[in-house]
Amino acid sequence: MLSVCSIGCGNAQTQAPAPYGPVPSENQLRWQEMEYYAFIHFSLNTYTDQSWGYGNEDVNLFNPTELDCRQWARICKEAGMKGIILTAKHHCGFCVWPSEYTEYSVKNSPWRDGKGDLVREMADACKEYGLKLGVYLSPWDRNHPEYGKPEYITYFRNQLTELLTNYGSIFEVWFDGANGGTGYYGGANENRKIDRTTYYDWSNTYKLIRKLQPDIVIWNDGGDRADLRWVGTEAGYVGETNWSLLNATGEVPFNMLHYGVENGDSWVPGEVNTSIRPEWFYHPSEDSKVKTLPKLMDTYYNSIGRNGTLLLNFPIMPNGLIHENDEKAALDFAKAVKKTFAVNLAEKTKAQASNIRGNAKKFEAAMAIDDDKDTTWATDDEVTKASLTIDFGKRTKFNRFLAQEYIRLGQRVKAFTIEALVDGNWKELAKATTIGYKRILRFPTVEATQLRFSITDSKSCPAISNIGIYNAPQILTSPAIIRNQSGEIIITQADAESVVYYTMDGSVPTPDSKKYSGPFQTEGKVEVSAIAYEPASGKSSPVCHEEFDLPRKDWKIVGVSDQRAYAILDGNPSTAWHQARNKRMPIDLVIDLGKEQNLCGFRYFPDQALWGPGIITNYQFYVSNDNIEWKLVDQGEFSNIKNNPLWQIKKFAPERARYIKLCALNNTEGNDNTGYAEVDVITN
Ligand code: FUL
Repeated sequence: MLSVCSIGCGNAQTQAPAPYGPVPSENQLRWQEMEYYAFIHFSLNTYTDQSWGYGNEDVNLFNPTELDCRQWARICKEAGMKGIILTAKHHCGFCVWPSEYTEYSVKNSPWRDGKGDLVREMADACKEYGLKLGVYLSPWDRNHPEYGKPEYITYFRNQLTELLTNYGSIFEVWFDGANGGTGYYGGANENRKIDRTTYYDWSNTYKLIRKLQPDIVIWNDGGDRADLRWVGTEAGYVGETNWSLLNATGEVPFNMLHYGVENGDSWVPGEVNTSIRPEWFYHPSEDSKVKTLPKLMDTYYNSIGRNGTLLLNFPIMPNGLIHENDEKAALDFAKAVKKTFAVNLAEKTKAQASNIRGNAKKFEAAMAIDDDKDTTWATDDEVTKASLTIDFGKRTKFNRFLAQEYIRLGQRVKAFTIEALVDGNWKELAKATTIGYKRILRFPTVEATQLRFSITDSKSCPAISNIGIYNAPQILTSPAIIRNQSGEIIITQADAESVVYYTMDGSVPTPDSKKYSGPFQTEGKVEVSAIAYEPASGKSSPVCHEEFDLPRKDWKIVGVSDQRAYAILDGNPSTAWHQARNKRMPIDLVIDLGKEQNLCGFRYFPDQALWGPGIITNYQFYVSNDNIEWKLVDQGEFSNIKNNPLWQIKKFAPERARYIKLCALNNTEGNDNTGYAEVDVITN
């Protein structure tokens, strides 16, 4: 460790720079260095195909006959993860350990004849595989009769005490921010609102936690500030600018969660949580929606590569195992990361710096490429702009740049650039802002003899502990497939050099399949699978597979004169339409399907915009044959749609009808803003 004393005390410029601003605690440092760990979502929801249980689901449903925590731990270990956070209790209140304080737990389930303890089995498996254990305990409990009253806080703390006392060392505790709302609540079946800033009395709960587990880090996205912060989205990325700072008090709106607060007074780094599939719990319909390698690589660069950690979720199947598709995706991802960062081209090169702190050997440029995270290249106190040049000694190809600040001294760098010396001329490759614990930049492959890393703005003299330069193998991204309102299939590839091949019979496309040469017309229900193929390398992307129900050519949006409303039917997930501002909830969207159809469900895709997306949370769905007499066929909530704005798929008993009506009852913003990116029907 680089400390004032290990470096010697004499000339001020040969001492390590003084810390600047807030610095991480030892617990936060240990956590940051874990970089990558798993989430496991498993509860009664697994058996009901839900995202959020209501709290009245039957405990007898919980019977994972093949459950094997060792399978989960093996996969996580092989995937390069350092720990596992288990959902000990999700919002439905069901406990996967036999809590002494409730009957709503595994002890009353058929699993292991009521003798099972999933937290124990997880703890044992983690121990065996050398992984750390974390627990997710939902503050919101839709089962508990006292939720909303002070008594529930005692219950919650009793449960925390069980979890933090009986299962050995816990590295992280996770308090979900979804709080209050409708639920079973012991049979009350009502809506309970709580004040999230006061109800949980977090400061006393934190004291209890730290007493029971002094080495723990606390994740909390609401209430009192804890050790770690949410990054404002569950889609797997944090802001390119990412300060590990927040203010200790005050509200934390999206931009603070996503980018941190440059001059914040507390060290609260971001953890990027996302699922390996669209949703957190297991849904069989998502077996083909497991994230592809390019998607997971993007997630890696946008989390660990942006000064965050990555908490990647595995949903457990009803039998108690991780699905083979998820396992394969996680292991392929690990292999690709390993391959990308196997050879650091900066090692064994010559590094020179424009300024070296006190001209001392211990702060020279070579300290950033010596593979020792505790030695740094640092500049004199007054120097906040400085560059470090790497000379490869020969033409070298590369496309990734990695830098790490010595964060024990705080996060300092505000802006930097990367340039390459190509045929005697400096060429800018990338411009970026913050670094923090780790920053990785991607740029097209360049062949150069030198690389220049220039810090163009820093809060204080920079202290860089590590630099890496890599030549990552190319990974082709899957094409995107949409069907527009007139029934045309449009396939778009991410990179211009690749060619798209597709099939329409469910088979896996190859370069011998049909070549895509532009939009083509389709009728009826169709499925399309496509790959991007790069002739030069002979490489293919993962397959993109989409299924489309009825063509929407003859559909009309009723009672709306604004033609932009047809964004709802254009098949394009990135265009959206919002209802007129003067409308008040409940707000209807009526669509004429042109003729009677055999309906058995509908799909809603919310506006993906970051601000004011008008996402519907509670709905009613009606059908009609004349646009006068309506029949209510489904109603309910779009659970977790705020944090994870995915396609919402709702099924109902078959009905023949020509008109549909989606009635919005509430939105995530608590106002009347109502938006839609897409609305579709499911037919049988
Ligand atoms: C969200 C929850 O509501 C989801 O169900 C999931 O547990 C995710 C990790 O956090 O806010």
